[in-house]
Amino acid sequence: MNLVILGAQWGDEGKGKVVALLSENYEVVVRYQGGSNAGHTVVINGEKFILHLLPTGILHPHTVGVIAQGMVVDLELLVKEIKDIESKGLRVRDRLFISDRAHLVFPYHKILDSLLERKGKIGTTLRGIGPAYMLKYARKGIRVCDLWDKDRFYSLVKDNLEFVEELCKKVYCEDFELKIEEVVDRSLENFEEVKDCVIDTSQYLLEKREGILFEGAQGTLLDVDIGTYPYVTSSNSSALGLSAGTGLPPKFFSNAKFYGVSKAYATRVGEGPFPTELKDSTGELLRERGGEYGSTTGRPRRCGWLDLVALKHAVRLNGLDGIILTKLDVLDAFDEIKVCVAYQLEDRIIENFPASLTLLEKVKPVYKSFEGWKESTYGVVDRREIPKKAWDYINFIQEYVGVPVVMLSTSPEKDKYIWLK
Ligand code: 2SA
Ligand code: MG
Repeated sequence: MNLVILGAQWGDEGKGKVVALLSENYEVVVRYQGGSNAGHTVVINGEKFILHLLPTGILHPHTVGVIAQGMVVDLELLVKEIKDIESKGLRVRDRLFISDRAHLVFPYHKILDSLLERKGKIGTTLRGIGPAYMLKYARKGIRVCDLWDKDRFYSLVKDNLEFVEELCKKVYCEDFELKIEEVVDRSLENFEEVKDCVIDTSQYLLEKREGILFEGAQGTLLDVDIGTYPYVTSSNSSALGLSAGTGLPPKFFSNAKFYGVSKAYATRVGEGPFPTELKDSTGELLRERGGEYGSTTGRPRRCGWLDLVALKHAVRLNGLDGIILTKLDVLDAFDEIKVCVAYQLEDRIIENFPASLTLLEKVKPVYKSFEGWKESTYGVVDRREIPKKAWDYINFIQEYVGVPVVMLSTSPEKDKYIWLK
């Protein structure tokens, strides 16, 4: 059976650890959207790995990693990431496939990312992700397969540079200096390092059929179609992105299991609505106890109580079969723990996650309160050691969202978890 692991919140739910753990039982691990904006931190035998482009599951020497067509790939970073892991003694290139249809990210996408941010802040990771998808959909994107034909590649980059230069000068009144040779030569050098990995990955996955784990990046509420638009990433980071991102027919996923990863509270990096955000000492305590700083950019994450209205939205639209709940131990120190069970909008109570930013910015969370358990659950691996009051909290979550909490993760260490199925 195939497995899909998705972020059920705004990213950083702890998918990295979960995937690192579960991929042990799979032959193939696939990333299918986003790019180096993702940051999955995994601790294996005390050694910390931060992966941005490679699927996390590649850290198991027996797995095959796939960078599928829906991703936008910064070759410079990819080669660096591969070499970094290989320098730690783990071969990557003989078990990595890169889609020939994936789009490429170049330095000018990052320049555009910064300019766009100056004119309307989303709080992006500045990795060029939005502009890479922007040019993809404007049919100006450059794909991995274009690197096979050097002349064609040169003329595509030239065309992109002229377009971006004009945009920067006319729209942003900014000088733009980037030598075409720098971009082309560097890309070709990097391509040399990975060209043996390039194949039609959708064909490969179709033939493989089973034993595949699909690894989502970011989270459902950052999905360009069902997230808090426009404060989202530029890809479909929910289950909606699976088919287009992998190049597999929707039917392919009909027997797959879908699990969503959620923290026991909520965080978000960047701008945008966050109804349960706590801007007080409680939020600060969550940040400190949870170590809530972005792994790609080091930015402090905004913190708040778990939002079940948002989580239920994620459960329904991803068709989740279960929730993997992480970082329960961060709540160990609190006297009182709250969860949002509805939104109050003036004199109305709503339980659906609104599309409109105007509404999302106005809603006030309606909370249910739980007494804290005030006992350590850190690193617990036996369900009998989870305090009764923590069970009350977990049970409430699963009843509210309508699917079971199938697993608890109790520390960043890979072997600290409890299966509840
Ligand atoms: P972008 O760069 O165009 O994708 O940014 C658009 C929005 O998406 C958010 N975003 C993320 N949110 C959480 N985690 C992400 N990855 C890194 C991590 C973040 C980091 O895993 O820690 O290190 O700061 C991620 N990637 C994109 C982003 O904050 C914008 O709100
Ligand atoms: Mg992350």
